[in-house]
Amino acid sequence: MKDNKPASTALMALENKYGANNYHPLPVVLDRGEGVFVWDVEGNKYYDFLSAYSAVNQGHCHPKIINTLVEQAKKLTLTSRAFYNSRLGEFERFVTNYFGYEKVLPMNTGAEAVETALKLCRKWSYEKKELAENTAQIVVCENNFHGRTTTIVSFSVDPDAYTNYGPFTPGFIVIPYNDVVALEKVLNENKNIAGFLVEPIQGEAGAYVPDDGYLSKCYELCNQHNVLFIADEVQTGIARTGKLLACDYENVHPDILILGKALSGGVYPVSAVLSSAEIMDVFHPGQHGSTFGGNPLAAAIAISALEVIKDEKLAENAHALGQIFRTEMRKVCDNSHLASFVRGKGLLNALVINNEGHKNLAWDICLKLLENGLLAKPTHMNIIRFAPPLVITKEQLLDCLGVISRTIAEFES
Ligand code: IF1
Repeated sequence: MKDNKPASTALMALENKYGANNYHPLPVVLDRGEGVFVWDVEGNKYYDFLSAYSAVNQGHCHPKIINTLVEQAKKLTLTSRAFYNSRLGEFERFVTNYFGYEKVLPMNTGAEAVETALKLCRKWSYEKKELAENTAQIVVCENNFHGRTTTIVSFSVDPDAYTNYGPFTPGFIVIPYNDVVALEKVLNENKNIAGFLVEPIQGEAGAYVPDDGYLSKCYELCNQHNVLFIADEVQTGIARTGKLLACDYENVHPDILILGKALSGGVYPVSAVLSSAEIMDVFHPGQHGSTFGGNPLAAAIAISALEVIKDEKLAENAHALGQIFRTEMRKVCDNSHLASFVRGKGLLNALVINNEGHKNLAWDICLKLLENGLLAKPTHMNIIRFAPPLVITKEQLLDCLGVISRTIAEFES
């Protein structure tokens, strides 16, 4: 690893000088990506164990997806939905068949798709469930992360996410995650519940996997109470957890499915909300939309990105390699006072660090991992997320496990 990094230093200074200070990046300036690897501006090579927060499941700059982007970009990129376009209908048929839904509403970012799902759920509750206007409540979970719009942070419990962004959007009830009884109670006590919004695995909370059966029991309760089960699979979807969707582990078919991130393989912002015709048909012309939503470039890219997932059996790879990762990391934890435990599903995993006496230990471990050629980032002070692109091979994973265990060993006093 080259020590002096003049180009990186200059470029970090530019971001610090001219950019808003809304992130605290690791001190590395990435310049190129290919598959599981990224290179900094000095040409140092790293394994990427963040995957842009699970947006590059297919690997950086996947040739098939890039080729689709280039070819479509030469032809037509954006028309607005004032007109039909030659790629959108194909994408809508492809993605609805791919996930088993009747209708899709295409958007751009994950947060926009979550907002779309919230509006859809509320509108359905007034027009189909016949709740009194402006009374709909949507149940959400503690430690959720669904994006950063003002409405979404209105139901966050993370002060960093909501402080000084008020006044907040009403109409949300927060219950503990992974607690079926809490959901049952709120459904029995409130007759104006429109929906239940949940991450099948809480990503930002540090790959918090709920108990087996949690999703299916919540889904059953929602069905019993005519409440829409809304799954935010922006981070857990598209094969990340070892199945196409994390909900697939429990055969749960969400009433509303939210996708984003790897829906484009990380080459373009593409998100989507999928549902039944009965639910989606509450939207009529002029009642929702977005300038870029459903553009032909996004449509073409998303088809290729989803084809890669199946063609390269990335869910199966994530499932198999995730088991190896957790097995080997549990051995590291057994022999460490710093690495407490690992949790996750597929290749969405997190290591919980014992940072007593060394508050910033997770950050310092990530700095040392960077020096040792592997990029990972902490979440919530003492949790390190490990989420490589799903194209990683067993040999590469074993190589990375060696880097991780040797790096942690450097901190064992
Ligand atoms: C950041 C992490 C954070 C998401 C789920 C919706 C969205 C996200 C389950 C919104 C986005 C990103 C946002 C990014 C860091 C990353 C993230 F959970 F992945 F680690 F923040 F918590 N639902 N997650 O995870 O999608 O609008 O960003 O496209 O904001 O720093 P988006």
